[in-house]
Amino acid sequence: MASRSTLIALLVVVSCAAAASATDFTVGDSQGWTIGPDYSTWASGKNFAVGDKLVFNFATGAHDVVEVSKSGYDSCSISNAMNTITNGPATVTLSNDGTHYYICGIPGHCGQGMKLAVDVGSGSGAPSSPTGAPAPGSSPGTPSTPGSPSSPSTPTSASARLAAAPALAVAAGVLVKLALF
Ligand SMILES: [Cu+2]
Repeated sequence: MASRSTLIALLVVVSCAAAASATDFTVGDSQGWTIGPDYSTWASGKNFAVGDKLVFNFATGAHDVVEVSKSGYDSCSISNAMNTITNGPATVTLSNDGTHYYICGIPGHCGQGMKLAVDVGSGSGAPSSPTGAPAPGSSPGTPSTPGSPSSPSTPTSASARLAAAPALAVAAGVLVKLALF
């Protein structure tokens, strides 16, 4: 019973954490992917991580999304396109780190500002790193009572918590591995 509810609690924690770790960014926010917004302004100050998604909102035929190299971005050229998406709206998953460049391939649109560069970090911003935290086993402030024998009776709740700790560590390890994929 207890182990079952612990497992369910762990699953909830894991699924919540997984959902929170990836972010969907709507390119251009309410304006979408079109002529007008300044996408370098839109991208500035945002932290893109591996696993996040870019949502390009546009009507099919009006625009498209072409992933290009830096030179393609700089020159508004799609001659060396890595990926072209013509159906809108389009969702692009940022599957690796580095800078990703997207432009609109409709003639003239990139020159009118439909170009986006996003800096994708490696996602090293791991939550709650225990660096510097006191070891969980050490119990500070235990009053030493000389003369009286230390009572070895441990409360069951405490031992249950201690038993759950390795499972939590394993779950955290799995999370990290999942995040890396
Ligand atoms: Cu366009």
